[in-house]
Amino acid sequence: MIIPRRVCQIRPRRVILSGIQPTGIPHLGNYLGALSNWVKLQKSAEPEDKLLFSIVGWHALTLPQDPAALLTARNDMLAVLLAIGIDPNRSILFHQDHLRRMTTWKSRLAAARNSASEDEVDESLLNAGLFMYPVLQAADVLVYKATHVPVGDDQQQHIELTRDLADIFNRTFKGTSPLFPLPNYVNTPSKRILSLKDPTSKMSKSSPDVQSRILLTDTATQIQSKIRAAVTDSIQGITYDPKDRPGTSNLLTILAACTDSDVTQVAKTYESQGHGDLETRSAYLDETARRGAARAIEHSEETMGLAPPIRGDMSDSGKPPVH
Ligand code: AQP
Repeated sequence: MIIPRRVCQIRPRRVILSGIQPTGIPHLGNYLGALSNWVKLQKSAEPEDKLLFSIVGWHALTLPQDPAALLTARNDMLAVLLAIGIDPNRSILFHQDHLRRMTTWKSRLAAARNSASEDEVDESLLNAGLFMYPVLQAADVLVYKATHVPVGDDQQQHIELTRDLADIFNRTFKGTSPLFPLPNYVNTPSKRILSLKDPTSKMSKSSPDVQSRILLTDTATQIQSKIRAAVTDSIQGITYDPKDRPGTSNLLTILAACTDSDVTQVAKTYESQGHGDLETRSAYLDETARRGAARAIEHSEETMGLAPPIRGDMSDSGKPPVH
């Protein structure tokens, strides 16, 4: 009899790294596309795994910012990350600028064009920083030799660039072993949540229309009203068809993500019903938000006291330092 040899597999230590710009209160897209994965990965990590989560202030400077508002947004972002369950004792939670972003350019230009008439768009506001930021992001990932990067769909292209840069570096500067691991993109089932007002573009913190996004700090009533006013279509019945029915499919994606269900199953449940039924099921979302808030308060009470005072490269006046 052949006894199968037991193969003892030791999983290599993972270095999980991701970041978020302090450009406003995070919305449901940020949460379902990326932040929920941060918390999941934190929970499932082995003791030897390293987790790093960063508030990427330098990336926010790719658009003109009011220094005082940016300072407040940085503090708010830290509070939200603690509130959703990032534990600063387990994960390294930090401001990128305390240590000394291709697709994005097009979407910024499109957003600017939607918010002003064509002649009013000041393309000079779209600066070189936007072109350069994928390189800055690659540097952030590589400096920690990250192996896993949990980000939304819009950032996948940047992780591919990071892999290419790491590979080029490793091949150019050959040592006994490659210096940089090639980082893996880690996604969620609902990797791209769309704007509630324009389901052809993604939900975004910087969109001028606040009704287009659900903030993690919105009340149940606010969430209900935003979902009810969401752009859908005039087709009878509910089907999941992201290409021809992006608004309806987006609501199904959100509902599936908030109830931890498969989107096609959720669509089946509503196939003979109308948009009103789908939108009143925001009770599910209300309940999810209520439960989330209760858990968040628990977490924030435990962890807010652990947050270090927010000081860094930016002075108390909110003005960035002059170098
Ligand atoms: N709509 C979205 N659906 C799924 N994931 C999303 N992410 C952003 N929007 C969606 C993911 O959230 C993480 C943090 O994003 P970020 O702040 O670093 O940059 P972003 O992608 O530019 O996010 P926003 O909300 O659109 O901010 P602004 O308006 O400032 O540009 C990333 O992992 C991102 O993929």
